[in-house]
Amino acid sequence: PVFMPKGDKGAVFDVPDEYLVERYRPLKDDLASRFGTEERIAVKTITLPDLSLPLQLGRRENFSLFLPHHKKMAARLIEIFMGMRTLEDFISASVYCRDRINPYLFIYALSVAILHRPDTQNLPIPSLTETFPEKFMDSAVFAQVKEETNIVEDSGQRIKIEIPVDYTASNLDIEHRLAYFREDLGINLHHWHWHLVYPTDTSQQIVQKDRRGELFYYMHQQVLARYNFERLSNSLGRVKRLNNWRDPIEEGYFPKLDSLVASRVWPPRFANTRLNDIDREQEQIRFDLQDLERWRDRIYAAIHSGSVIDKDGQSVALTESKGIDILGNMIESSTLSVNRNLYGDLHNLGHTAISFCHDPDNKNLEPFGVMGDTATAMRDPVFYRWHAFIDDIFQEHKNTLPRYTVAQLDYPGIAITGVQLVSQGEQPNIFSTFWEKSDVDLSNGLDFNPRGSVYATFTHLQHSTFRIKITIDNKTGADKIGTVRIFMSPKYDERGLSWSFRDQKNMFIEIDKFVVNLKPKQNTVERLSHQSSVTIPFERSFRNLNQAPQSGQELQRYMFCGCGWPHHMLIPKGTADGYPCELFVMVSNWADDKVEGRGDPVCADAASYCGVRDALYPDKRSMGYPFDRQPRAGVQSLQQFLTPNMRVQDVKIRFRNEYRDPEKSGSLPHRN
Ligand code: CUO
Repeated sequence: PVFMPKGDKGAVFDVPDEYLVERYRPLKDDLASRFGTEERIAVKTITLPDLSLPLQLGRRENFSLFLPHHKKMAARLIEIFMGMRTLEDFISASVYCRDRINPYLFIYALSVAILHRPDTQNLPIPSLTETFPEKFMDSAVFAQVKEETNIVEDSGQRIKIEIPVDYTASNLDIEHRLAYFREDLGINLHHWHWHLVYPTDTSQQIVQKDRRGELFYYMHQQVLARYNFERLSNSLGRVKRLNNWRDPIEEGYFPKLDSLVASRVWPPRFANTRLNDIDREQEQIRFDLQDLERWRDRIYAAIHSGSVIDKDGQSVALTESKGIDILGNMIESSTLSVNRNLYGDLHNLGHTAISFCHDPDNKNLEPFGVMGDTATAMRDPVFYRWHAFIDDIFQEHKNTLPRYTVAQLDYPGIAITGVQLVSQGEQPNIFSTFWEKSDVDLSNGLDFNPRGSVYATFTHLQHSTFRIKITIDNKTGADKIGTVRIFMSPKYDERGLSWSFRDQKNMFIEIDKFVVNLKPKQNTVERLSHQSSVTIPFERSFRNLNQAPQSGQELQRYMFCGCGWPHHMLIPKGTADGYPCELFVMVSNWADDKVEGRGDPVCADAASYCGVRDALYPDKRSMGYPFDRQPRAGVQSLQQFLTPNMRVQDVKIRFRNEYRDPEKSGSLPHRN
C-alpha cells in the first residue's frame, strides 16, 4: 500500500496481490489500515513491463546520474513509464516498480516521467527533502527523529528537531566559511531539480529542449558567480579551477550524511587526495585520467578551430548564436552531443572520477562520495573547482566571439536616469541580510507509525524584502517595450582593487529580468524582490504535499515548478560593515529580445536559470547578455562599457549576525 495525499486523510492504493513483493502479501490488510484512512485508489492489473535492466541496480546501492550504466537503467525505466498508454496504466506500473526497483532510481525515473507525461500535469512530485531527507542533513538528526516518532503527534509533545549549523567542519577549515551556501537545502534542491528537468540520457523527446546545452553553461556559470560573490563576502579569493588532475586536491570534505537506504555513511574525501584512473566492475565503469585529458584537448582544439566534427565526420561551425549550445551538450555531455566518441563525457566523468577518488578500483567496496549525486554535489568545495574548470572551457569559446557593438547594446532614445534600492528597515541602497530558521517536514521520507509530521528546523541566510525603483526616460516620442535586466557584482576584487571589465563580467549575478511598457517621457518602474525571475519562494522548494492548493494553475505551479534558485539565497551574505557592490540595470529593446510562439507558459517565474516548462527560453539574446562576451575595443572598466540605457548604482550588503523571526524581519512575503 502506498499512501497518497488526498483530501484530509489521504488515500491508500489498493494493490493487486501479484504486485506485492511476496513477503508483503500476508501483511496487505494490516499495512493498509495503518494510515488511518478508508479511502482506496484501485490499481489496475496490466501486462507487466520488462524490468530486467533497471533491476540490475541493487535495492541498497546508491544511484548516480553521472554513471553511464546507471543512466542506461534510468533511461529504460523512464521509457517504461513514458510508454504507459493511460494514466491508470502509468500508476499501475509505478506501483509495481516501487518495492522492486532501487528507491533512488525509482524516484528519479518517476519524477522525470511525471514532469514529462501530458496526463500527469496535476500529479505531485514529492520534494526530495521529503522522500530522501538523509541527502540533505546531518545524519545525527535521524536518531532524534526516531525518538520523536514515538511520541504521538496529537499529544502536542513532539518537538522540532534542530539541524545544527556547523556540523560538517570547524572554522579551522577556511572553506567552512562557505558551508551555509554549499549545504543550503534550497540550493541543493534547485540543483537536483534542474538536472531532473534537463536529463542527459533518455529519449530524444525528453532530452531535446530549447537551448539546453546553453542553459547547462549559463546556470552553472551563475552558480559559480554566486559562489565567488559569497567567497569575497567572506574574505576568500575566487575559486581556483581544478585543471591539473595529477596534483592532489587540497580541499577535503566530510559530509556526515547517511544513506538510510543502504545504512551506510557517505564516504568523505581527505585533504590532498589524488585522482586516479577508475576501474570499478560494480558500476561497469572504466576510464583513465588520460581519457579526460584527451577529450579536454580535443574540445579546446575544436574551440580554437571554430568548429566541431560530428558523428559523420562533417564539420559543424561553432557559430555566434548556436556554438555555446553545441558545446554545452558536448561537454556535459548529453545524447545531443555532436560526437561522444570524439569529445567524450568530460563533465560527467569528472564528477565520477572525483566521487570515487577514495576507492577508484573498488578495493574497499566503498560507494561514491557526494560529487556523484546531483542532490548532494554542491555541498563539496571541489564541486566549484570542477565547475570553474568546465566554465573556463565555455569562456574560451565566448572569447572567440565578436564583441558586442554599441548598436547591439544601446536602445536609442531610451535612457535610465535613476536607480534606487529600498530595503525594508534599512537606509536607501543597502541590502539587509541575516539568519532565519525554517521548518521542513521529514515524515514522508521515514517509515513510522502512527503517522504525523516531524519537523526539522534549519538555519539559512535571508534578506529583507526590497524594491528596486528605476526611472527611465523615453525620448522616442512613441510607446516602447523594453526588457529590464538587473545584475549585481562586488565592487572590488579580492585585493580590494577595482575590477577590469574582463574579470568583472564573470562576477555578475542575475537578480531579475522582466518586460516593461515605456510610455513617452518619464517612466518609473518599481520591482519587488519576490518577483525575481531567478528564484522560487521557500514554500515551493520545500512544498508539502498535504498543503497543496486544490486545483487550477496554482496547483500546477506548486507541483512542478520546483526548479529555481531558492529565494532566501537571492542576495549574497555581504559583511557587517556593508559590502560594497555595483547594481547594474539595463533596458534592452524588447523587439530584439522577444521570442515568438512561446505558447501559454507554466512555470515561467524562475525562467532565468530553469527555462520554461514546455516552451522556448523566453529571451532571444545569448544567456548572460550583456556580460557573456569580452568588451569592445577600448573598454577597460564597467563605466566605459555603459551605454545610456544602462546604469550602475553603488549599493552595499549589510549582514547582521542575528536570527530574525520571518513574521517581523521583512523577509516575507515569500509567496507569489
Ligand atoms: Cu550540475 Cu556538474 O552539473 O553538476
